[in-house]
Amino acid sequence: MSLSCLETLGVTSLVSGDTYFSVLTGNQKVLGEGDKFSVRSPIDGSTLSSFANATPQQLQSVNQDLQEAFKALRVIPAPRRGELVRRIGEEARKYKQELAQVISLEAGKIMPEALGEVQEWIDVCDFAVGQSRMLHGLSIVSERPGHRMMEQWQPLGPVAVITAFNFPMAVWSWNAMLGLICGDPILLKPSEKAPLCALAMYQIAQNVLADMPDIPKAAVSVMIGGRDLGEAIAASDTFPLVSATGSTAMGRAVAQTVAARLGRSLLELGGNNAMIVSDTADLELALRAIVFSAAGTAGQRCTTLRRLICHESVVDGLVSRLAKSYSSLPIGNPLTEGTLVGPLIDENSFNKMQSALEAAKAQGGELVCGGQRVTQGVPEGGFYVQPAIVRIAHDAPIVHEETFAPILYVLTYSDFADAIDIQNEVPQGLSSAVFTESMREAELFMSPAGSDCGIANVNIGTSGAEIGGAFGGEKDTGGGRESGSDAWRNYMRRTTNTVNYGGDLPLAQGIVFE
Ligand code: UN1
Repeated sequence: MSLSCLETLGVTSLVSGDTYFSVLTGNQKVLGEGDKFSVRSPIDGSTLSSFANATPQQLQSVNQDLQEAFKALRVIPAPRRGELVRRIGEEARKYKQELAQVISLEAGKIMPEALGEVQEWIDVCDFAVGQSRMLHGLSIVSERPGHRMMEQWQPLGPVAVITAFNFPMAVWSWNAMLGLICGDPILLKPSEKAPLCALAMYQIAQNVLADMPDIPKAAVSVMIGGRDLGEAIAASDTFPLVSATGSTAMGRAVAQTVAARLGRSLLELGGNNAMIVSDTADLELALRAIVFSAAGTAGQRCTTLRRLICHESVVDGLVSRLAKSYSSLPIGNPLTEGTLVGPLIDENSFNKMQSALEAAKAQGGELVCGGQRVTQGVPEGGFYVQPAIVRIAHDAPIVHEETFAPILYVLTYSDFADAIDIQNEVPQGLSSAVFTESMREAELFMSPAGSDCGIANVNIGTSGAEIGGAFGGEKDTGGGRESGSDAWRNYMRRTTNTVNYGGDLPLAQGIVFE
């Protein structure tokens, strides 16, 4: 496999001997002092890179860099911080192809989806640049004569961003591009499965920072390490905000540690996303949406469609059309044009998929198709699978768990209200969709009595959200909202200012104290 993209991006300079740096703040570039590990490509299992884990002790000097950076960054006018993000977006545009290749090498994404992920980064840059001139608060009338009230949004402080392997660039960019315009230095702790993506993003940002000497370089920092580093970050007072994406178990641990010091966390955790297909649905559209949402990214998006809740009158026909469509999905090397399903991230993920399929069968499920490992026409050493479809009862315990692999559980309903109950009965609450031509069903689905998820779509799939909306979900998904809408407020603190321009000192609530 060609690693020339790393060369072009300047990532190959972030190395000492054969080991990449794990602590990078612009001011310091050093090796991790912990255990060594190597990163393998899910494409063929070949070794891509070697790192040593950054340790909790190494966090101390990084924290100093971040705190210093914050002092400088918070007083730089927000539009100037927007200029930084604008230039980062320009660099990402210039190197879009190479950045997508790094994603494909480390996360195994097919190129069209990897390019789409870089596009999310570019899009959020544009969004953040505009937002950098709109960090405005309210002007509020005062109850007291000669007084005025207002709100201001102020930079919050260094923000830690802990990300997962499956969106190694987009999720960082949602947090980092907004955090930067808000005046917050960003420390990224990427998934240990995708550290080169982090180095590529770091290098892009540092190239821009080299031409903007007024902005502290540690504004974009990276530490590559394991669980102990994640715990140290969560426990550290340096970070008023810790943004974490990954499993519910990880998020629960982070949230509890952050809450114990009364910090804030912004969580985007597990999903168990459902689509209701009504008897009125446009099945042609639904079919295409299901295949992309369920089999795209080899089932490894937080927003992947995992539960299909079909009206009993359409289920048989839809399942057989789906099975047919699944049988012709091109599975293979994600770097090869035409491939639609790349590999699972690793063997562990393959084993989890097999256990889930076993559990489904034991719980009364019927395997319609897929699930087996594909070894023909794919690179050796990767874990490629045929996406699976399983018909099963909605309340089988396995259906309520998120298995990060392409398994689509097909459930049935007869009454639309039951379909909504089924949709809502799982612990997770990220994304949901309904396919219907009935205005009443669509509106009910989006109403207070409808889907309880953060995302509720009509006649489109569960995955592939635009950056302009707030992204995230409820319940075990963690409650955070990132990316568009007013998510920028997460990265700022609000001050309420009351100003007395009169000559008297009237007290609020009419209190007389004399
Ligand atoms: C994720 O899987 O963590 O909506 C993020 C989507 C993408 C982002 C997914 N825009 O599918």
